[in-house]
Amino acid sequence: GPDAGPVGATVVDEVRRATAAHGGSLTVLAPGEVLPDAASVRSHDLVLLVASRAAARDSAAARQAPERAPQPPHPNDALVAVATDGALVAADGALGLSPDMFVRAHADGTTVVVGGAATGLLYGLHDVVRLGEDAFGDDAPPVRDLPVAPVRMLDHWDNIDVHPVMGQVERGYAGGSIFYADGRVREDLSRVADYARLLGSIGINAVAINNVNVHRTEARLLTDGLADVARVADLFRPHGVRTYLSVSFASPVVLGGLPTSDPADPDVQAWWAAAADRVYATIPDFGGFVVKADSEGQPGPFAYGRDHADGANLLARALRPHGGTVFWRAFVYNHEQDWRDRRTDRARAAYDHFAPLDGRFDENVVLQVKYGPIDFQTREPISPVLAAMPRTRLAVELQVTQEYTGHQKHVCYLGPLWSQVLTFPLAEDATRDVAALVSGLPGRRGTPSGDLPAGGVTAVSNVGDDEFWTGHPLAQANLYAYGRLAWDPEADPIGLLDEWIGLTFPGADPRVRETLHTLMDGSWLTYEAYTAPLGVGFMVDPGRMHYGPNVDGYEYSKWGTYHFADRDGIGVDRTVATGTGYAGQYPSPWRETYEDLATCPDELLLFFHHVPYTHVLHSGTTVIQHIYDTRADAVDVVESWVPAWGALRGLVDDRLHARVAERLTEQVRSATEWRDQLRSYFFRKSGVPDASGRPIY
Ligand code: BDP
Repeated sequence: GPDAGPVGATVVDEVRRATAAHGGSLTVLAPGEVLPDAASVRSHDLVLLVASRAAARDSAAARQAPERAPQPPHPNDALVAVATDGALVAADGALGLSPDMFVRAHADGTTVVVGGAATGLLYGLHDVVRLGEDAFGDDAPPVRDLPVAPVRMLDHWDNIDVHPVMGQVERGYAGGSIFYADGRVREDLSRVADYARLLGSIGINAVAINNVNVHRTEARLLTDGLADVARVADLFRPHGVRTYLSVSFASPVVLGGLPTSDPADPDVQAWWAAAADRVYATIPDFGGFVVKADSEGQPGPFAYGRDHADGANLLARALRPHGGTVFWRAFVYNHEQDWRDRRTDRARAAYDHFAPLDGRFDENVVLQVKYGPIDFQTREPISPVLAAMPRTRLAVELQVTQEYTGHQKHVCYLGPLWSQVLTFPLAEDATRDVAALVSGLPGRRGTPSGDLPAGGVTAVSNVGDDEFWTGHPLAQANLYAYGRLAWDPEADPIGLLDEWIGLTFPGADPRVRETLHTLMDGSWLTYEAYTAPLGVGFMVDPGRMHYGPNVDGYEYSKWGTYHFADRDGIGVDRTVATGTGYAGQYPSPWRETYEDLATCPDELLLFFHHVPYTHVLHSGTTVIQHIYDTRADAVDVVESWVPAWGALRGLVDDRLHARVAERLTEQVRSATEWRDQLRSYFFRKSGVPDASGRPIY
């Protein structure tokens, strides 16, 4: 309708594009107009869009292959899309739609999609595209769908300047930034426009466009760079995506020339208020700020004897009049700690800092919590902070960029990891999983109750200016699965992978789908099996920026990530009884489960316990034999992927085939290095031979 705004215009564009590709027709009805042969549709004061069935079925394919021959529209098969203001009245009563929600129903050859607002309609339309023919089957059941998380965000760790060691994108493995080039926001932002459309199609509705480690050049985006940020926001807006900036807590000093950034100082408060006013004068729907404070060298409130509620609320009060939100990160720990003092266990830090602050954060603060207590490892227990702050809006933070999972050189499909995180029943009463805790829903799904605080799901993006967007073409599946799981954490991650395969390789030979499942379904577990064992974490090479093995790489440094391997055993004692006490930060039953060797799951054993190499796992094998076997078996698996992928030559795009083949060669090399280093290291430490008789180098 007239109020549908830029997202409404996108919906019209999307449908027009699809219909045009198939010779179909598009009718846009003004409020009050009635579609002659769709008398059954009640229009209210709405926009109705009509497209052909074939158009919707094939529009995903059309994006890939616009030259495909147009197909005639199927008679009497229409797609009717309706954007409402949430107050649509159906024959059986009010639908009560929230803005991002949509309803889809099929009757008499017509599929009807009703969105709670233009964004809901956009999501409903993309859903029809994903479903293709299935959305039009006579047996298609009516669907009412809504995202579980109100905010579904991607954080870009992009810098304007190119860092001599990190490159332009911190922990980015897909080339330079799509936003910045030559020391400023790019002149040509067409890549960002495509990215915005991609994100809208998977339900992402928030993007922070600069690194959480805010260097001086990027800090200026908040002031001198605003006009450029507005250009980016203009491209995201039509796809329902709001733009955020990472800001430095020291901005009043660095940008404003004030002598302090103390939250209690009235000049500091006034500086932030004025900064926010300027932002909203330029970008009226600006999302807000993302803040990394007092962490790994970033400035923060501790310097002034203030706590993190003081710090977050300072920024929140500046944003408040404009409807903005602060995403304040809980990734706060002392990276120069003394590892001999067990009370400084890095795993404890976020809880120790933040749990006591529950209830002190303003309404427009969301606390952004990494899914595990350490740092995006391949396997970690779920952060206990997520269960400890019922009066705080929480967001869980995932890492789509493969910093610790193979730098987008290794196939590592992370959907199964995120699915486990989001559906983990963390709360004491076991009725609330992580998705429920961050979305404010009393159970897993339902209608937001309004009285429980809601945050969302966030993740570090894996996209760069690489030809395939993500370096490894198969890493695109991670971006896709992230968006879809943030929408619906209960979705089957392998089903989502299957969806991605279908949309990415439309009409491909069935062997493509089969082979991709062979390579990708279990690839996270395969990666885990040749890298750090049983939840102990790290063992990555600091010199190669967390790529490849270096068992003792961090063992004697102050970063707080240790495995404590000696001649007798390995693992970190984090029990209450004899260790760092970290296990005590969990609600029951997890506290007891992790505390007790008898109930601690194998995959997290070395995160919670220091055990002898001869300790027998629940799986029946000893710790040392598990290390030997799984590393060797995993390399066999990766080796088998090379010929499997090779057989697809000619069945997928040649360049894509070559890129994946090249990356697989590197994965085999790297996995072999992991296998050999770990098997040798633990043989020499323990002196226990490999019972399988396989050689140790
Ligand atoms: C670590 C990364 C570092 C990030 C940090 C963070 O190594 O580059 O700055 O996370 O989340 O994993 O702030």
